[in-house]
Amino acid sequence: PTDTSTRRGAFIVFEGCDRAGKSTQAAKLVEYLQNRHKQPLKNDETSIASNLKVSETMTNNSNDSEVARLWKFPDRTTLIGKMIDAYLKKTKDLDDHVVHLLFSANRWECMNVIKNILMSGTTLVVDRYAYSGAAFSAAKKDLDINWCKSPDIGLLTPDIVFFMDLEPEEAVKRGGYGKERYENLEFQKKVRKVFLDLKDSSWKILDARQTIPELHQQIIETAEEVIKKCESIPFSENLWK
Ligand code: NYM
Ligand code: MG
Repeated sequence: PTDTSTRRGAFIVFEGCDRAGKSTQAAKLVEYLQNRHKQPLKNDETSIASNLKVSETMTNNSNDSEVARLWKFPDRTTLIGKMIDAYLKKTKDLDDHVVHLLFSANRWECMNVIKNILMSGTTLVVDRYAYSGAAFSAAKKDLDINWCKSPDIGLLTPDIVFFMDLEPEEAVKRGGYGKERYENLEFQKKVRKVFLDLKDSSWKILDARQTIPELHQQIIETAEEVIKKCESIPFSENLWK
């Protein structure tokens, strides 16, 4: 049996266009993983108690016994993240190249923390990553896909990417887009095209038209396999190398 002290967590990424259901599924996966090793529930009270525990651990940065943790890119809390946030909310205009590099820098500035979380044995579930970076920028007219990928070369390689695939025409029916930059049908159609060209061996494409429980079931089955498999293999910093 593997020495538990050397087991690392898995690096699980969710990708897709806006309104595909990534955030919902990422949160549900984290919740599932956190509850997985708990004692079987006896009654509703224990269930409530364990749910409270979940929200406590999610906000506790230094709990190294955490089973799983949720992360999100862009991380709007950092200095770089605040510039990205202002750009997305359209209170600030930035050159396309500049904002692209900021999104990438926002990932690089988190890499050490992320590596430490994984090495402590915690599985990290990440809502968007470098694939979003390349897809949203390359969907713009003048940015070349290889140029878009280059600043993210060498980032931590995901153990799996769940690509939640939904036609933007379907996505827009889900209560419409928000007011942020990029949230319009024509642009999202271009983004989806670029995304599908970025597919690699780490991807599992999910039909995001399915119900939330149907998708969750497929995700947990694959995630369990991936978590088991990568316990014994080190993570690599080889993205797009
Ligand atoms: N986005 C996200 C990018 O353009 N580049 C990136 O590198 C990342 C991570 O930001 N429409 C875009 C995709 C989204 C927007 O993300 C904000 P979210 O998940 O809607 O908060
Ligand atoms: Mg959004």
